[in-house]
Amino acid sequence: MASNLLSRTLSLQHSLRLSALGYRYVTQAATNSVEEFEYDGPSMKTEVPGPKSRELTKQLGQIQNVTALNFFCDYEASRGNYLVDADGNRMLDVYTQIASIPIGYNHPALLNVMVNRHNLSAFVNRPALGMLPPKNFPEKLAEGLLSVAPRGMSRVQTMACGSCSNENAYKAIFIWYRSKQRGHKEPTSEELRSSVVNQVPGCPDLSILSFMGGFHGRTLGCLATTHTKAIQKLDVPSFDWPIAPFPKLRYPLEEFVRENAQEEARCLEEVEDLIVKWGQKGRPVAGIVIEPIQAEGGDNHASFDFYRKLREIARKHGCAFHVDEVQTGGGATGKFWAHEHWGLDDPADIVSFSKKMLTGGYYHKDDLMPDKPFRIFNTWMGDQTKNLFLVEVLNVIKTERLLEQVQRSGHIMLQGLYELQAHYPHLLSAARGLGTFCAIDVKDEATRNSLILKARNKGVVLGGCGERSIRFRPALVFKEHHAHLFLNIFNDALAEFK
Ligand code: PSZ
Repeated sequence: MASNLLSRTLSLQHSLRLSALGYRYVTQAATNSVEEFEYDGPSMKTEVPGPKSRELTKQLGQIQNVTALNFFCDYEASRGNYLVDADGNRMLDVYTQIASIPIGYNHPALLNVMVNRHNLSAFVNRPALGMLPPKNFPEKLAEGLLSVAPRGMSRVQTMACGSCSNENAYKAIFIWYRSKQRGHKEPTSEELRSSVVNQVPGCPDLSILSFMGGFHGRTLGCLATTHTKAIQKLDVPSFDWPIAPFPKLRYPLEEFVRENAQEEARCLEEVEDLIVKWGQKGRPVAGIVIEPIQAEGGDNHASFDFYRKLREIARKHGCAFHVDEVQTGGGATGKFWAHEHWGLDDPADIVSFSKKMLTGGYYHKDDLMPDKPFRIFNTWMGDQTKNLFLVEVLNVIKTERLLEQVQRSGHIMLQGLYELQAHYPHLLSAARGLGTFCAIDVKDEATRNSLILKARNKGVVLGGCGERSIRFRPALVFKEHHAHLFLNIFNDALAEFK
């Protein structure tokens, strides 16, 4: 093991040795020792979007708004880390459908779920899981979601998507908070009556504290806690809920410990002030919601200590602590849940997920279980077929030791990004990351956007976040040679900027 690591480190150093002229990565050949079901590398036939994608965009444009659309894909031809588009361009996917492909495209383990005839009825008949679940439902939850439950959590509620998960998690928090307030007694008839017409006391004045730069979804409740871009919020009525500053840290974190700690202390102080103020104004904070790394908002990190202290503050003020792992969860940070890095004494109260977990949902502590039917409810309550896939995904993560893979690939990614920012200081700064969950800042928004397009035409799919960051969100099957390949191509794209 140790010698394995050593040889990897040596090969990393070798691959990052830079030629004096023109600075191009000299990486070892992308050797693929394991028999792979994926392609050897990118293969570009047209610029992206190519003529077929453009024609299809025109067609779809007659039906839908297509202004956010990048290009059309050929999912049948896509494999592993490679996404193939409608024009036959094959690209290394370092964005994976906004961080939501756990083990690559068309993984054989997942295709097998589809061809297993015992699964046919699960795909054909979609049940209302809250009322008429299939008989293997508890077993599949135990094999899948519960087998990776964060510490301290033995309850899980499935939902359809990330927003839906957070929206219902907030409701569970409010229900829990009110139940505590009324001493776990039955609600009064006045509460019941007033709730139907959106009035107090049935619809109480409560709030969720969120952070500037946080993203928790776009449904109405979630949107009140999302503070990234105006375009996501404009024209939509919202709640007057407290918004705390998220620490603005300097990277690499380990080099700026003292000043970062000061900034974090300032933000934590503000959190406590807001909780007190909102309590005084009659709209108490029932819960605090936070991402382990603010993703949409620009891949903003905070120290593990910051999160431990925030958890303490939540407990001190009787607020639920809700960790939104929709984007960070499922292994990309090198631990299955990003908040496992923190070393919390007391686990979170709620951990929501979606994306790489395939199904949405949230884990919660026992006392956040609603006391009555139909308080947390909708028609589907998730999708049982996603549980079938998830069991296989978890199996692959375990047998292929993908969390260790993520740590190795992530190390190469981050070291490579440090090297690149040292060579292009006028273009790049603030390389940061945990596992393969990495990002880097580009000098301005326009350059960032054009860099992403250039990289795409060279065969790498990337995504932006925040004002001027690029985020890297490969699948868990992204190996060392993929990281080298990515760094090479990214460097080629960078070299085209004066
Ligand atoms: O533009 C968008 O709507 C995007 S781009 C990336 C996301 C959404 N991420 C979704 C997300 C998330 O990253 C976190 C931390 N929490 C909640 C959500 C919402 O999940 P969905 O999109 O499944 O509703």
